[in-house]
Order: sequence, then C-alpha cells, then structure tokens
Amino acid sequence: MRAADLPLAYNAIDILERNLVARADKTALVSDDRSLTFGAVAAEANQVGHALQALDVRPGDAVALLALDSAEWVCAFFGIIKIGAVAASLNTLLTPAEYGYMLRDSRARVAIVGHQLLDRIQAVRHELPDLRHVVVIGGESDAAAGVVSYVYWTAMQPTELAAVTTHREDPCCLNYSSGTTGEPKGILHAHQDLPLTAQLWGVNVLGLREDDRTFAVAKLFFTFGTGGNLIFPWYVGASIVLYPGPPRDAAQILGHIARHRPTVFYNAPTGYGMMLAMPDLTAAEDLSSLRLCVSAGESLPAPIWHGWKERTGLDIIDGIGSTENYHIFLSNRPDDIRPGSSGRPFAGYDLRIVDEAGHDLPQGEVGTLLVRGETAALAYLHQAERSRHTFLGEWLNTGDKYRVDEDGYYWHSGRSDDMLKVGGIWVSPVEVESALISHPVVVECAVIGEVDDRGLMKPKAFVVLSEGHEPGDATTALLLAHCRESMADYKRPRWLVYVAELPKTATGKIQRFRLRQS
Ligand code: 3UK
Repeated sequence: MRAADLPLAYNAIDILERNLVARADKTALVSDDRSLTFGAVAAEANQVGHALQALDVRPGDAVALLALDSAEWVCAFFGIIKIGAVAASLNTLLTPAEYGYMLRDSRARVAIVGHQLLDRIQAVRHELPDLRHVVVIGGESDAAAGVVSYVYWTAMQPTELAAVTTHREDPCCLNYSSGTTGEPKGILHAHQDLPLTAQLWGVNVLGLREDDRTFAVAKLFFTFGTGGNLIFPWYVGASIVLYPGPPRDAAQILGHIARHRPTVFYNAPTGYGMMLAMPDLTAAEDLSSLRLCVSAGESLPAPIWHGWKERTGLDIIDGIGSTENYHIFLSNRPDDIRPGSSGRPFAGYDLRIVDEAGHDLPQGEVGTLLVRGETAALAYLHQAERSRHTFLGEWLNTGDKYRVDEDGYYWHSGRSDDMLKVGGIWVSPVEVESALISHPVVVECAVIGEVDDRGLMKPKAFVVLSEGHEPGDATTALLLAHCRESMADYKRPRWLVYVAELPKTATGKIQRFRLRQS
C-alpha cells in the first residue's frame, strides 16, 4: 500500500469508524474499569468532538492529551482527530516545566488531563495564556480552579458528529521526543501515516487479524503504544487491552494477561527481562492466550529472546521503530527471526547504511542507518534547523549505527549521538548530568550508557566530588534521592563511580567515549 492509494480527503477517524458497519457491537477495548464496543467508542469520541467544537477548537489546533491509558484517552484521541484538530499526546512521566514547554510550543487551548496528573498542569498554568480549558478525567469540576470534569463536559453532547474533511497530509498527531540537549522535539504526523504503518507492519509483517486481542505495556502516548495497541488492531477490527499501571510491575502485568487474555503482547526488552527474573514466571500466571510477542524501543539481547522462548514457548518479534517514522520500519517477522538482530527490511521502507560523508558502506561495515518510507513525520514543529538534520529529503537519518550480516539481517550497533534508550525510553546523559551537578557536593560529572548483566543499557555516572565530601553509600543515596526529585525515576544512574577528574579534550570538552572504554 502507498499513500497515493488513500483518498486525498482522508481522516484517520476511519481507523475507528471502519468497524461500525460490520462490528459496531464487538468489544473494542477492555480495561479494568471500562469495556466499550466500537459503537460506544465512536459515540463517546463524537461527544468529545462536539465538546471541543463548543470550545471553538478548529482544524489544525492542537489539543493536549495527558492521561493514563484508559477508555477516555482513546475516545479523546479520536474525538480530537475527527474534528481535524491535532492530538498532542503527552508523556505521563514528565515534570511541570516540561509540560509547560510542550503546551506553549503546541499552543494548545484545551488540555484533557487525567486526575492523577492534574497538579502538574495546574502548577504551570499561570504561564500558559493560550491554555484556556482544562478537562479532567476521573475528577470533579472545580470552577475556581478552572477545571471541568470529562464526564460532565461530554455527557450532554450529541453522539453523532460529522467528521471534518482533512487532507491525508494534514497533521493528525503530535508526540514530543527528547534529544541530547535543547528542548524536546514535537514530531508531527499526518493522517495517512496511521493506516500506512498499520498495513505495512501491523498486517504485512506482524500478521494481525480480526480475532486478535492486543496488549501493550508501552503506553498510548508513545507511538509504539498508539500504533501497536490502538491503530493497528482497530485497522483490522481486533480488540485491545489497556493497562494504566507501571511498566515495571511484572506480577501485575502477568495478572493482566491472565485476566484479559490477549493474543499479541508488546513490551520493551527491559520488561521481558523483568518478567524473566520472576522465578515462577510460567507457573505463576496463565500465558496460554498469547500467540505472539513484540519487542521494540531498544535492542532485544539474544539471551532474553532465548530465555523467553524457553520459559514460555513464545517467539518475540524485535523491530526497530521511531517516533519520526511513527512505528517499526525494520523488523524480524513471525516466520523469519534472527535473535539479537533487528531483522530484515520489509516492503514500504528502503534502508541505507552510510559513512559520515553519506556514502554507502559495503556489507558488514558499521555506519549510520538512513530510511526512506512514506510514514516519515512532516517535521519537528518549530525546529526547522533540527528538521533539516534529520529529514534529508526522501531519507531520514535515524541516528542509529547498524551493520548487515551476510544473510541480510541488521544488527544495531549503538547511536551516533550520546542518547541512551533505557527501558525503551530516551534518556539524555546531559539531563542526568544537569540533575547531578545541581547538587552542591558535585563539582563535575559525566553520564554514559553501560550494559547491565542482562545486556541492557543503563545510565552510569562518573562523579567528581567537591572537597571535604567522601565517596560512599551515604553520598550515593543522597545523590540518587536528589535525582529522583528533579527528573523521572527511570533516568537515575544505576551506578555512581567517584573519580578525581574526568577525561577532557584540549578545549575542555568531556570525552564520554573515553569513559565508555574505561
Ligand atoms: C531505538 C531500537 C534497537 C533506536 C518506537 C517502535 O522506540 C521507538 O521510538 P522512539 O522515538 O525511539 C527511536 C529509537 O529507539 N530503538 C527503537 N526500537 C529499537 N534500537 N532495536 C530496536 N528494536 O535508537 C531508535 O532510533 O522513542 C519503537 C515503534 C514505535 C516507536 N516510536
């Protein structure tokens, strides 16, 4: 399938509404608190669309969505895109200052926010003149606080709504992703990218079917989650299982699988590692509903692949995706797996491995991976310069280093920047360094990635202490507590190494590569 196969006037509400003819009464989503049919989701999405239009939200406007995975998240997403507005789904793990930046950058007038996250938005609301309306999911209306409850806001609205005609290339959704330094990048995708990735990977590679039931530990605010656990399954009429809980609670995730019986399971390598660490993995819970597992976000070490196969009998399909491409663009496939590799190219994406001058490298050599496909993002919002570095005409620079083996399988060989993927989520070493350095006992520090005993990357900090402060467990505990206060917990260093000085260039730049070799 190509973009040109879609009508010019295309709105990705199609992904939901294509199910209304043949299966309006089929269960579309299940979660612990609500289960909805396709018909019920469509009706609630229409109510959200009306409610947004009543607030004068117009095509092209961004609407922020910041909530745990839930039926409301899904209905809000489709309500937003049906009226031609742009769904800006925000990561639930961030700080108020980061939300402030994203809400300003996207110029959202309305934010739909889960009650657990409301405080983080209210904390910066005074800095956001454009943000006029905050709708709270699972909370009460509070006129003094300028908050209206989602249930109240939607309840009186009609359940029928005419879709706004959008061009297939109109922006549909916006996801923020962090870089090594500087502000996060708002990655804009068009309506056409959703059905395209659904067909190219979800159907052609993974083989999703109408009788599937998907379950992703990766949240809907990541495109790994939105694609894998909403867009692709609904594209084929399959059902989804939502899980609002923490991705690291292996016991709870296993319980969720036993209870809701998904057939397809998505997790990050760290998540599979944690489940494997449970001594009674298969005895503890019933995994018999699963037919296929998917891993993405960072590379899946072969020992985890084999361990999972041994314990559960299941194959894991590892594929590399990115927010810039919306989803997976290079992948293993159910009948063609080489554990430890990212698999082979599939139809819809062309790949090149190039040197620093942009010349193609011979097979076997490590270089930068470029990808050409029709689902590349439109741009980084308000960041023309960075966009030009990533979107190179038809080709997109992934920033990943790869080599191809003699059989055509691609092997991830690190990043061309200093960025780390920890548990499938970006961590900028610069951000961790800034957190550490803001503590008075730290004079200097440098953060790199180090592979743990499961083969997974974690942040490691080298720290120079100020005079009079001793290395040791007490200092480490102090610094870790400080890190937890200033950034999301998964970013904290897993090792702190105290050194007298850091390796530097003649111009005083810290040489992270020398620390990596140490
Ligand atoms: C790394 C991988 C090795 C790689 C994503 C599936 O992770 C996703 O998107 P992000 O924008 O990050 C992209 C970067 O993450 N990466 C992802 N998957 C793999 N490295 N093996 C893998 N299997 O550095 C890539 O450039 O957060 C993953 C689907 C949708 C996504 N957005």
